[in-house]
Amino acid sequence: MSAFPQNFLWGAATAAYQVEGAYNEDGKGPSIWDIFSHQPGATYQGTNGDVAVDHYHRVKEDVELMAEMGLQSYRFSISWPRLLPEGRGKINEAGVKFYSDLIDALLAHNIEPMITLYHWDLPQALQDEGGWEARSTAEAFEEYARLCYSRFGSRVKKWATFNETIVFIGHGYITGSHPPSVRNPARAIQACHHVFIAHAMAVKAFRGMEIKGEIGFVNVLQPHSPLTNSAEDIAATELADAIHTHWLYDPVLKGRYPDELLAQSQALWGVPRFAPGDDELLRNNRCDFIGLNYYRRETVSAQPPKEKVSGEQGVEGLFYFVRNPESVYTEWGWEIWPQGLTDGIMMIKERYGDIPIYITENGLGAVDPIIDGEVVDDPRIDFLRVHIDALEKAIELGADVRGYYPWSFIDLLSWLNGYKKQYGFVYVDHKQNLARKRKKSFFWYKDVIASRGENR
Ligand code: BGP
Repeated sequence: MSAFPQNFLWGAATAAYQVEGAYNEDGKGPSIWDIFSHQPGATYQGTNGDVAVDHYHRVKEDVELMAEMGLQSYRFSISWPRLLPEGRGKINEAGVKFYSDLIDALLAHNIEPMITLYHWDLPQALQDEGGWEARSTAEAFEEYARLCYSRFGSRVKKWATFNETIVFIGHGYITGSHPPSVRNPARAIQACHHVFIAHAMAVKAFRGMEIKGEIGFVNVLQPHSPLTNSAEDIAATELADAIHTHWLYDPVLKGRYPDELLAQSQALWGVPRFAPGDDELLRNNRCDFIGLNYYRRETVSAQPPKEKVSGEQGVEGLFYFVRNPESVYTEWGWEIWPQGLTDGIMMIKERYGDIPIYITENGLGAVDPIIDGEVVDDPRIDFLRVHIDALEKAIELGADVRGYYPWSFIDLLSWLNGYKKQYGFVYVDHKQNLARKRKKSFFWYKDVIASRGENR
């Protein structure tokens, strides 16, 4: 008998910009990614989500594939500028209809929807007014969240406000590789504060409107291990935990920033600046659950790596992410470390108590082999299998994990890696009019779901 409870949800995930396409159809306004991806050199080989995998037009076929696979829950995001082309104000009813029909189609197949309100595609109109650096964006987010609750709230029970703040803030405001391409830590910290405020406002509205469901936040789960046992590496690892984990989880689970780091940041840069009432807003509007996106562990060194390898970073002068010479890495330099899923979940339980957990992403990005016309993605099956093992171990150790959503249901656009890096159970043939094809992993996961995790 596997340890997965009867009501455990076996799901899969996607995000609007990465699958939908139809970027300027039926009244949708431009998002920051529509503008950014059209700038020369911004993305891998100039790829963009103009068409993506055309899910907007093929939604019926895609939901039928989900049903055939036996999916019990589907995590997707709503494109804010598809509902509110200018970020606030005028509603685009065609956009509302698209998601409303998607939700109905899912429910007709007994697939429980899980909505992410923000998976990075901010309306450009709001960016033009300052984006997340402007507090007014948090207020617009509350308006957008209320619209979603009022139109979908009677049918959808699972809601997440934001996806991976560390990624869109870190890349948007520190490395500059995502829009709005700023490189300034102080501005990053203030923008991040407004995200936490927007989250708290949306949670408050959710409870105020008495939506019958649960609302949470999705974060990257990234365990850190020291490269050596030296005191320097251990201290560097603790700092990596504080900056990459506690800073992002504490405000939404404890309702406050970690004290020491907050004091340091305010002394150094004068941020985050709190508006009157912010403390209380954070404290009173904590999550019902936490979504964890787990891909990899990082090995931490106090010293910069001798040779620069892609995918590694850290915080200059404080700590560096380096290769672990004993470990296995994907083609994109991500360590394959299933134990990190067990350890990471237990670390969350230890710091935040018995918060319900969903694994909202987990998967292998690879170039899948095609043999005699079949997509034989055995490495993906192996990857998911060992991670399901690791998840089961965390449940056996007492963690309250309620669902598993591999990334991704279908091959889709990777933000900076184009279509080359595949994650899906369903293959999309870019040479054949975006035709869908079931991969080997599709049939494997179907059996995992049907046997409630027993066969894997
Ligand atoms: C997460 C994002 C997803 C997805 C995934 C894989 O950070 O939430 O949207 O893209 O990572 O990342 P990548 O496409 O860079 O391989």
